[in-house]
Amino acid sequence: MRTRDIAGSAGIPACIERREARTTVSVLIARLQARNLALPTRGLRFLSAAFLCLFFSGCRGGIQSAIDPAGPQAGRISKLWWLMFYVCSVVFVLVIIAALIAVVRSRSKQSKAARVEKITDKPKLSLSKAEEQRMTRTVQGAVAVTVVILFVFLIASFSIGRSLSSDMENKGLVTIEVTGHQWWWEVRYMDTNPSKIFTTANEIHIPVGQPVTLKLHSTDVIHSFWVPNLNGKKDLIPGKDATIWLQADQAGVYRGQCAEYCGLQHAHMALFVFAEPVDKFNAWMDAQRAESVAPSNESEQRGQQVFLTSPCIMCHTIQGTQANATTGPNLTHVASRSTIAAGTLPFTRGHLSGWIVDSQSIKPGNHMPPIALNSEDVQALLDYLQSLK
Ligand code: HEC
Ligand SMILES: [Cu+2]
Repeated sequence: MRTRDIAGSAGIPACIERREARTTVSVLIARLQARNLALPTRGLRFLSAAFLCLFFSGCRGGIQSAIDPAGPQAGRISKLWWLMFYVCSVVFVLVIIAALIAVVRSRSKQSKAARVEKITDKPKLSLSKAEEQRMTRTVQGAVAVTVVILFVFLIASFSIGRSLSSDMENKGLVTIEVTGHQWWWEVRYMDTNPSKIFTTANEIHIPVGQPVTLKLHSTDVIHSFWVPNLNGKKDLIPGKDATIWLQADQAGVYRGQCAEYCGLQHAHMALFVFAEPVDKFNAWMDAQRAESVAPSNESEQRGQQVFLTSPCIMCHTIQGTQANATTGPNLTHVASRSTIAAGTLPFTRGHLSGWIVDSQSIKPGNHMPPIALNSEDVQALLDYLQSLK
C-alpha cells in the first residue's frame, strides 16, 4: 500500500498556503499591468509564461483532483475523463487543420477567380457539380463521425455512472451520516449499538481498502458532497435522502468541497477525508466515542467554566459536560481535528482564538456570533479547547 506524501496534518496547511501563493502571483500581475498598461512585450511574455506555469501547476493533481484517483470509483471517472479528453483533443486538432486547409484553399481560389473575373468581366460564384458532391460527402461523413463519438460518450458515461453505486451497494461496513449545514458538515458515525454512535464535524476518517456508506442529508439548502479523488458529486437535498459510497485504496488525506452554491460562505465549506489503515481507524473511532477529557489544570478548569457559562453552550456539544446543543459542530474532540470552520483555518491556538473572538471577520455570515470575553477568559478557553483531543 502506497502512502501519499500529502498524508498527515502537514499536507493541509501546505495546501492552503499553495493556493494563497497562486492568488498572490495573479494579484501581482494584475497590479503590474494596472500600473503600466504598456508593459514591454518581453516582460509581458515572461509574465504570461509564468502565469501559465502557475495555472497548469494547478492541474498536476494532488489532494483535490479528479484525475489523481485514489479509489476504484474515482479511477473509473478519471478513465472517462481521459477518454473524453483524448477524443476531444483529436477532434479539435482535426477541426483546426480542416479550417486552415479551407482558408488556404479559398485564398488560392479567390485569386484565381479574380483573374477569371478580370478576363471575362463576370463573377464566378457557382460551384461545379463535382465540387458540390464532394462537399456534401465531407459534411455527411463528419456528421456521422460526430454522432458515433457522441454515442460512445453517452454509453461510456451512463455505464460508468451506474457502476459507481451498483458495485458497492450494501457492501459498506461503516455507515456515516453526513449532514450539510450552512456552512459546515456534521458527521455522525452510525452503529447498531446506539451507545457507540458519535458525532464529529468536517473531517471524515475511513478505513483503507473498504467501501464506506455515506448517507447524505441537508437541513437548510441544497449542498453537494464532492471528494474528487474518491468519487463524483452527490447532492444533499433537504427532505430527501441520498447515499454515496467511498473507497480509498491508498492511505492519505483527500480534500472535498461543497459543490453546489449554498450561500455566502459556500467556498469555505470544505472537508477532509482521512483514509487510514484499519487499526489506526479503529483506534480513532474508540477515541472519538469516549467522553471529553476532564480539565487537568486550573486554567483548563476555568476555560470549561467559561464555556459552560457563556453563549457557547447554546450551540455546541461537549460530551461529558452539560453542553449538548447541536446548532454548531460537536466540540467533544475538537483538538483532534486538523482544521476548524470547515477547512477554513488550520487548528492552531492563534487561529482558534481569532475564530472565537470574531469569527465574522474570518467567515462573514457564518452562524456563530462574536462573543465578548475578557482576555484571561479567552486564554483559559483556548487552554481548555486545545485539551479536547
Ligand atoms: C449561535 C450559535 C453559536 C454560538 C453561541 C457559538 N458557536 Fe461556535 N460555532 C457555531 C457554528 C454554526 C459553527 C460553524 C461555523 C462554520 O464553520 O460555518 C461554529 C464553529 C465553532 C468552532 C469550530 C469548530 C470546527 O470544528 O469547525 C469552534 C472551535 C467554536 N465554534 C467554538 C465556540 C466557542 C468557544 C463559543 C463560545 C465562546 C461558541 N463557539 C459559540 C455556532 C455557535
Ligand atoms: Cu454547501
